[in-house]
Amino acid sequence: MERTLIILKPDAQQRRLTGRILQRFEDKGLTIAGMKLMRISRDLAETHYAPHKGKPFYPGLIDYITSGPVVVLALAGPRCIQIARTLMGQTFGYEATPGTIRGDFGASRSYNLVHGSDSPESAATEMALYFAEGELLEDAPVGSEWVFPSNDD
Ligand code: 3AN
Repeated sequence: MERTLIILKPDAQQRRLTGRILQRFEDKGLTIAGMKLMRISRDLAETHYAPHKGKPFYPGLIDYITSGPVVVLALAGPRCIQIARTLMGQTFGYEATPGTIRGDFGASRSYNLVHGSDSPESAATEMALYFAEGELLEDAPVGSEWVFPSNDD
């Protein structure tokens, strides 16, 4: 089963939007395979965002993601990486389409509420940063066939 790493960033927690954002992923049919409330250390943030090192926004990004508690999720489901990115919307809230998480809740360039892996490779790398393999559950919810039919190619 495909999995994606989602982070509900500090602004989601501070604005008390964590539950509403998580609800959108569940409403779409994705399954929670792992979930933890934590504070990301600077070391972990620098590892996670290493591909952005050297970019002008990098120092602010590290400050932001380490500034308060986050909820880290492993979500599972066929095509969940693409599905989660579509639900999130474009990177900057003021450009994101209404109906998406960022389009409905965000207006900022840097405070964009949610992170989602952008490829199977980054999902695997990021998942290993936040979850031990034994922490992720494999259970499929009752009724999954009605969301993800097995003949859906
Ligand atoms: P996304 O989160 O939509 O995949 P990326 O991967 O391009 O966006 O960027 C990673 C994160 O870096 C974004 N979520 C955002 O927080 C931050 N970021 C990207 N570009 C900028 C920018 N120009 N100014 C401020 N922050 C940025």
